[in-house]
Amino acid sequence: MSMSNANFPMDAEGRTYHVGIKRGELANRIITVGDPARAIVLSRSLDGVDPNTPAKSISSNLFSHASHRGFLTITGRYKGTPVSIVAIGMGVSMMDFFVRECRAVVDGPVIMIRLGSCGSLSDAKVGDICVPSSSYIVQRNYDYFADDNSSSSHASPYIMSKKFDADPEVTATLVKNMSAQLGDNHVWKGVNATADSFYSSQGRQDENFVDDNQELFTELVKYEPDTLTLEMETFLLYHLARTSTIAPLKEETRVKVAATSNKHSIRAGACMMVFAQRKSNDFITKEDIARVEPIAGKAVFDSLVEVSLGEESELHATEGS
Ligand code: R1P
Ligand code: URA
Repeated sequence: MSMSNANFPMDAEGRTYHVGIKRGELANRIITVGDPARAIVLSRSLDGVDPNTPAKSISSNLFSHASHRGFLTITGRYKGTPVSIVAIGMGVSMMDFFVRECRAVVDGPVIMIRLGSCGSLSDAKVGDICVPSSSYIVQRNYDYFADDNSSSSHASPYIMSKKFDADPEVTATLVKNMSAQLGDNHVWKGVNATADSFYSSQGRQDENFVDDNQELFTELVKYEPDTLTLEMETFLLYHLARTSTIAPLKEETRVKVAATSNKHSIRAGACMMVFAQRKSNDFITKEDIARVEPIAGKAVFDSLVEVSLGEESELHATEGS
């Protein structure tokens, strides 16, 4: 694969370097998940899927593209509206690739909703759904663990950022549609904490490493009493949506618009299925995942197509939709 433009590499066909998609292959209403198997489960809800498709396969009448870096994109229609599903793997770097590269190949406003899994710090039980209206990030303070840890930057083992908000209409629509699918008592609102590790910065105890995280849950709840969930991507989605410009703009105006306007080209929301109950130590069963994933997926698709993008300029999949 030969790429050009070191600033934003693309191949000769116009495919992005990591997600591997090009203009025309992605809708401007996107659901993003971590696990490619979840993307395939969700693709079953798209219009016109061949019912004879084997369980772990993508219906041949949908567009799909698997990239060499592990991203899987599926595009079709839901209730007649073009939508895409993009599986990105795990962590904030993968979210960064996803948001920037998808933004680059779609014209006009974009809506991105994450359907992930999480740990619950609240009373939300395994199989419940959490819809965070904002997120902060918890990062391991590497300096704290340095041999020379004498300066003030070493004071605390974990650092919490400021919060960034989801799009309020997207969040409200997700809560409404999740409640319709699962019932009010299985849907939780609050704040998400994205961590830079599944282990240390999510308060898991690991005798093979010095993590100094025994007090982390107490510190998170003290920092933000509405902390509901811990996972690994949502903060970056909200942060990038809030810093997205009504692009493309020249450098000098881009800075001003992002800082002073609440007009952004990306509207973002997220919801997570509770896989780990961190207070009771329960972990979800595979039967519960199989029950919740498709229902939660429908609620996300319903929300994706319900929210108006204002100036509509939907791109359509070139194949199969
Ligand atoms: C960790 O097991 C992964 O699960 C969660 C976390 O954010 C992390 O990516 O999300 P997904 O279920 O979307 O992968
Ligand atoms: N994903 C996470 O990041 N943490 C959990 O505890 C469960 C899923």
